[in-house]
Amino acid sequence: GSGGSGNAGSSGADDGKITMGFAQVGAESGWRTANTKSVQDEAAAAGVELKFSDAQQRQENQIKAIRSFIQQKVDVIAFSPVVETGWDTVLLEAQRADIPVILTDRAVDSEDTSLYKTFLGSDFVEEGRKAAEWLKENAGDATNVVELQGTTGAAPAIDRKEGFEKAIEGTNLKVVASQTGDFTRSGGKQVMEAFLKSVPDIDVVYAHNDDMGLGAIEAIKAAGKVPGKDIKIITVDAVKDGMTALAAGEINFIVECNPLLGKQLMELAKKVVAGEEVPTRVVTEETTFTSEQAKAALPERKY
Ligand code: GZL
Repeated sequence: GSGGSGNAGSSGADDGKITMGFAQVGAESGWRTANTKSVQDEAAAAGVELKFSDAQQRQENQIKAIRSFIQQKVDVIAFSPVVETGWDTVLLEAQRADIPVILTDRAVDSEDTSLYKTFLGSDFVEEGRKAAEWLKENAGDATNVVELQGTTGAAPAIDRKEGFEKAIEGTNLKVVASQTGDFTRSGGKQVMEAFLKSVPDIDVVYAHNDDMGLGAIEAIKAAGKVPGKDIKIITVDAVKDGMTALAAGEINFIVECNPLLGKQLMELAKKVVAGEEVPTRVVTEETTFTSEQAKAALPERKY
């Protein structure tokens, strides 16, 4: 094992097996459940003992879980911060306990970047930009966009909004309404029902994830309109249910956000526990899908 090397007091178990505490956001979307499965499967494959907690999208539960991992003296802590702010105190406690921290999926806004060893996840601003680029090419005479935002304060919600809005500057496209649907199908449906009542002439829905887009489809159909035709829909994630709606033409374009971070996470964790240098930022590989591309890709999609 790596006994004696690396950080004192957390040099990894004697048998070389390391223990990871993972504080997950929750189980709010298809993306999240695919991400959880990837972390759990790859921990097993890598021989990493995983202590897993589901915070039901509540920051105080994630903080409690991290404190519990510190008490249990795990070798490494990994988590996906549900929101960007409010992490410095608990991350300092981990640092004082000499337990390295890895951010996965979402980022924190801490000024002190020594509080974590690396951030493994997508570039959400780029995802927002990709969504807007497709719309600019394919919008026709569409102008009015309604936006279903992810969880308030979450890095993907902040950045997907920023990337999209920057990219539509100077065009006829305008976000005429924007509200959080909390990354859930029911949230997307409820907000879209409200938009359909209060916002005249909606041309496009930009949903920060597939689940909210699928909820919007239900609301659009209930209002007697045809999703993908009367109202264009662009989403982010590319989970199976989203790709199925895309192949059927009810969604028009999906920007992929890859949830399969488990393998890279375990590799990074082993290096970090062994005291080896790791890059401070690892950006996830991902692509985009039109309806035709979704039809072709669906058979071999893993999630
Ligand atoms: C993005 C991830 C987001 C997904 C949503 O990396 O944090 O959270 O886009 C999930 O589906 O709920």
